[in-house]
Amino acid sequence: MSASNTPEAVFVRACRGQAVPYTPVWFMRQAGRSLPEYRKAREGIAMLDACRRPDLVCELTLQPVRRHVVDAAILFSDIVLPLAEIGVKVEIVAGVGPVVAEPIRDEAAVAKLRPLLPERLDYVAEAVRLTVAELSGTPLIGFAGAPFTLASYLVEGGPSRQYERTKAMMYRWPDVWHALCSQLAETALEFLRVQVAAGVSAVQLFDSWAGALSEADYRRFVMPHSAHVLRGLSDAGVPRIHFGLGTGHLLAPMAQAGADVVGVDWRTPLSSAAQAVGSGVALQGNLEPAALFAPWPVVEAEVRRVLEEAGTATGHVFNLGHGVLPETDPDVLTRVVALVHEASAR
Ligand code: 1CP
Repeated sequence: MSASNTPEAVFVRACRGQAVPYTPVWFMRQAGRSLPEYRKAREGIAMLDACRRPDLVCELTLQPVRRHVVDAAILFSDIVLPLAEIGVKVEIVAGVGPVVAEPIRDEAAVAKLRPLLPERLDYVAEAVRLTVAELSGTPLIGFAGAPFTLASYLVEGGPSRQYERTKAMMYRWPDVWHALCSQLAETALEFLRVQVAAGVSAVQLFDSWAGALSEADYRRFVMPHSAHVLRGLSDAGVPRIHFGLGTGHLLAPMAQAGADVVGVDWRTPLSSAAQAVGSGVALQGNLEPAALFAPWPVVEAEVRRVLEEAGTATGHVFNLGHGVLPETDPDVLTRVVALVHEASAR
């Protein structure tokens, strides 16, 4: 393999919009319940405890790489992990998601949050180093939750449909909202810096729930904080991916916040997304995760359609429009990887 054909080079080059021999592919939530080896390794271990064990993090991160031969690994961790290190009592409840014991609803609660000290994340740094060594060349993606998505868990106390309390705080007490988001932006930035220093090849900022906001509110209440995180890494030498669900109307500001790559869900064709983000910004996505339940010829047609729609983008990293659904047949994912490589070979 020549230097520009190593998996690291292909993935990172695509993120930077440079020429690649084929379109790289990985899947959000590629580690997880769709894999029997994951269920076995995680048995009896609480999610956040698993994230604190470097040996287990390494094993869970590698499982999908061994199985599917994807072009990138994503660190096994969670966006709420650093919250536990700044004084939040948070747990991940199976079948529910993150649950916060004492939701943050006022200025006094915001004032109690502590700064994130990097040494509190030594186990993350160790997990990254161990995993990078074991991956022998496949790039590792580090990640963090963006301020809005983290704030939604803290203010609501858990997963939410309408984000009513979160939005109420934004509108009623904008000063408290901005204080909370500034603190969360610092936390996310520190979490990412620790991962970059330990050797990740790219970072993804997950603003999964930002799509609930209008563009005007996104620009006013959220974008400055996400921009603080992304711009804080502009000299880090790694591509920055910025993803949210249902963000077809926010792709331009999400790119302007300082992203090298914008992640797009299945609702927006990549051809429209390419226009929205403008030239110079790559795209990631966007196969409908539920399409993987279809017979293979349908899956194949959908994969080819996504590749075609990405044609005008500055660069393209193939992915699903959101995470792998737990009931997905892992063999279909493996076939998708092979198909993406073959169909995009140039
Ligand atoms: O393979 C991978 O993708 C790596 C691991 C990973 C990532 C990138 C996990 C493990 N979590 C995340 C990020 C994450 N966590 C996001 C952003 C991605 C997305 O939009 O899906 C979000 C919103 C969370 C919060 C969270 N943690 C949820 C969502 C709850 C909701 O509001 O709907 C859930 C279910 C978790 C738990 C979790 N995180 C990861 C796993 C494997 C699990 C399931 C835990 C278990 O089975 O016990």
